[in-house]
Amino acid sequence: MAKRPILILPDPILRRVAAPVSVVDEEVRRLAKDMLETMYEAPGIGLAAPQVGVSRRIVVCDVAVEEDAEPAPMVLVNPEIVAVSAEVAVYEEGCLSIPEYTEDVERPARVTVRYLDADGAPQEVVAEGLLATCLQHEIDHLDGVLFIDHLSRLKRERITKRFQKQARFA
Ligand code: GNR
Ligand code: NI
Repeated sequence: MAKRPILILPDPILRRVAAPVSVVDEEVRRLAKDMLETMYEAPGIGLAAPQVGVSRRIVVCDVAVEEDAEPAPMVLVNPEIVAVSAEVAVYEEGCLSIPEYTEDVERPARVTVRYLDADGAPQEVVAEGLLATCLQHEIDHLDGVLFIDHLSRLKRERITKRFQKQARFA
């Protein structure tokens, strides 16, 4: 297992549309394992492959955030949102690729997500609460979309400029 460096805004890889995985093989499983280790280390509740520089449709998450909760790692390959609720929910979101910035984001409260698990078997999950927000945030990453894209243009441009400036001086 190996932890991998997390790309930071404005890295252009974060803006690419990631390619579907054709076969869930050992290489995909090794990457997913690395992603889980990187996510737990950060720490975060989700991570998408483009955040570690791999433009492929792979997501990991674990929203078991309570202190005494058992770890509940999920690996989702080629995840797709197939249904959303009309009801919306607001969560304060953050992103490991946009460190030290959080803001409220409104999204559908419940989503149905179809994906392949780490064995390549098709699965479907009906998610609500934090898991629903997390999966939508991660699937956005696979399409080059960041949570700041759901904010006002003023807020998005302000945070983008801050990170462009930080990258120039890094
Ligand atoms: O760790 C994370 N926390 C979080 C909190 C609210 C909504 C979404 C997230 S995902 C984020 C990790 C991350 O950047 N995943 O892409
Ligand atoms: Ni993120």
